[in-house]
Amino acid sequence: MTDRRAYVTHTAHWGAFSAAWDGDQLDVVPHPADREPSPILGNFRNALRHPARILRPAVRRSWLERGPASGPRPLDDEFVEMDWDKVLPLAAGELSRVCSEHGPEAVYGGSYGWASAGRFHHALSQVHRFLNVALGGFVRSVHSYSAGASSVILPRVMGQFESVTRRNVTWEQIGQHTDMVVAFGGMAVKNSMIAAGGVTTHIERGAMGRASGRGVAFHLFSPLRDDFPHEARAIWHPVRPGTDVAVMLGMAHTLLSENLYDRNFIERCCEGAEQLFAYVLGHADGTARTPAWAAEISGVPADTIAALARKMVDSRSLITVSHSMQRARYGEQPVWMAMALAAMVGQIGLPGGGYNYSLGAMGHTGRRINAVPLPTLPQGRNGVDNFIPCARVSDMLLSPGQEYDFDGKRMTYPSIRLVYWAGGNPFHHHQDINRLRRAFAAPETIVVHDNVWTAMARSADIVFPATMTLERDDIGAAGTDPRLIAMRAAVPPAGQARDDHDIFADMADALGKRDLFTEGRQSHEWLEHLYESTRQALQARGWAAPGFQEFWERGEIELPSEPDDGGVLRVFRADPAGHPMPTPSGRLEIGSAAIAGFAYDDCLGHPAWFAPDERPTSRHPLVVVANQPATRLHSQLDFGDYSQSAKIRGREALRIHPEDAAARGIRTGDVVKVFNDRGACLAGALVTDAVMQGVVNLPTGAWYDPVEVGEEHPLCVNGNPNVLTRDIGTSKLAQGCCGQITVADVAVWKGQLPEIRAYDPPPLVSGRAG
Ligand code: PGD
Repeated sequence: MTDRRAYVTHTAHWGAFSAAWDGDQLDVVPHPADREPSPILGNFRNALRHPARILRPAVRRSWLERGPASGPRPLDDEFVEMDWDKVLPLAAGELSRVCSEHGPEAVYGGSYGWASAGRFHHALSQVHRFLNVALGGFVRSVHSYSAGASSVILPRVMGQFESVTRRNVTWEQIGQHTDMVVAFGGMAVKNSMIAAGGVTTHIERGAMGRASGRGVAFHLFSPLRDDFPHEARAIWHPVRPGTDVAVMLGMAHTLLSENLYDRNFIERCCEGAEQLFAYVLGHADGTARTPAWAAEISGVPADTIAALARKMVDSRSLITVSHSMQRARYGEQPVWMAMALAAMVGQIGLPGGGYNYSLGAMGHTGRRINAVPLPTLPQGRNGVDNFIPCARVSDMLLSPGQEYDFDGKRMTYPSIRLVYWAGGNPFHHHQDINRLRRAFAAPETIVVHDNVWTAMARSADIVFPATMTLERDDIGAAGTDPRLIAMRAAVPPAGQARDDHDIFADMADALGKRDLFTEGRQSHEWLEHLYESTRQALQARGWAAPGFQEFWERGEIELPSEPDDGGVLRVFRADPAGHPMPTPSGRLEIGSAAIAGFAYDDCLGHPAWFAPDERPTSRHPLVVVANQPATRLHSQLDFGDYSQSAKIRGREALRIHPEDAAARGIRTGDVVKVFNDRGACLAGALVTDAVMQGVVNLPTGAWYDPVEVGEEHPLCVNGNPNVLTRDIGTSKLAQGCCGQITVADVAVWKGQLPEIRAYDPPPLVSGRAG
């Protein structure tokens, strides 16, 4: 029998668990309260001592020999492993040089990424604190790859992102009040398994099953049938990727032309509706956005569109839009139009009704939010004003000094000399990887902390080996989960890996700023210090507030939550003048004078349909949906057992409709090449009617693994779809990423099958003596 005493509590973005280490493999047991634990936990088993781990600090040989700006950074370049006491001064000296010659505005520390779930050892918080404290600031990035477009449009037209996404409609309300859910982009449980900080219970599958048992009708608009779990018994409306706005406009047309919309709600609570109504009815341009017009664009039958619109006003209905819908060109539009449609239905702010952007897109939504603050590492003050929307990183590196539009402002890309990255993998998250590689050839120096040899680590000049989450103590929590978890180390660090915090403390030391960075605390003292604010808040509310030692020994404590009261939208609905929304008019802005004033050609003053500016052609007739993977979080632990178990002949699985497969002679199990003008990758074919015809589905997260095959662009042999996607902003308004959809063709791979080397370290030589 297993010795339960060896198990320690821990958590990851994909859920809380206990773990025990036998010196080689990790046994993982989900949190006892979690009835639907994520299978992604299975990736930890073989991860801790995988050959992909970075074991020692390493410096690119060409950088070591020729210094900064030593040329392009091929991914198979040789690295020299060196001792900490040699590499730390080298890196600190380079930071000093760049800062004294060009100032901290020449350092990009946007360093986007999810990293680990701990509240203290969160790599991004650490790198931002370090750059603020040690350099006085850095060029930062704003918003996210998850919600780039919605983070900008929602506050402008509806309300603060967190308040209208998280404290709005809960699964409890759906269970009691809702009759129908119309979900654009669906609510795949692979997505709600994930919540930054990690949850101790995954509730979505059960909640959907119970709701559907009570008679709630879930309607799924998606090109993929499994964007709802089977428990929801969803009705699938296959829709051409990127055309949902047309469907919503068609529904709005039915409500207007049949006079079914809630005039009272529009007049009491909304601004600028007349502009949208004129557009829907075609008053200005003669094109009425009828259900038939929408059917032509989307492939959804006109009768279905009209019937659903009628049903929505006849029952308690909830409209949702997933993150994926706005991770595409003109991604602001579905987010905005869904709000407008829900306003016409008139149920925003009612229990279980209205509009909840991103419900089910992550484990954070649809739950009660916590009533006490979570432990949070202060990040200091950034003295540099310039920033970029995070998905514009290649543009910035390739075009210093160039002007661009963002959210009503005219911005200028800074001239970056040094990139400092910790806790993210741009070769996973960024679009058009061939362009990204050119961009990362530009800076004079790149420093990366990671625990594994990702393509980003291989693109660095100086690489610091960071511990994995299970190799250090931390505190875990998510803002909508009722437990604070003691994340106890289960495994000693691999090789010479050190905690990001300790690496930064020594870097700060070399720059004469140790005390400012550490405030005189060791890591365990930081944990106690950060815990204290939560403990005091618990005490103030009369909740059990044990001291740190007791919390640590118990492994977890309970956190209280706010009432399930519908948040700001409920109060606003009841009294729009007394409790205005934080928009310019204080109302829900179906039309926005501010956005109209920007005079952008790709985002008007009201929600609108923009025909895709990249569509299928005879050369690239298929639409690729590059969504979130089901077997890992992003690219994390792609080498893990569970992720690898779903690969086909070692490569990421590409799902293709039987008709499209037959037309190309493709069978399940074949290796196929997926290609367009930007790049190409290999994948393993899976023929299924769960994807609609004309669409292929290649999830993100397979580690980038390029080989030269005598073509213009290298071939990624592992199946990373970001070699295909377009590096362009959603619009001038939000400049979000467009990674979700692109066009390509697929063919059976007839060449020799290249070996997968993504998870091998680069060539390493020992520099111990040097
Ligand atoms: P991860 O794979 O989670 O991806 O992009 P993100 O960069 O966050 O990368 C985290 C990295 O942190 C990994 O390399 C991991 O090893 C490292 N790491 C983990 N723990 C630590 C630590 O303690 N210290 C250090 N130093 N490093 C650590 C995610 C991004 O991708 C997101 S959020 C979304 S929503 C986007 N989704 C899509 C999409 O749908 N379609 C496409 N085509 N592209 C996307 N990209 C985006």
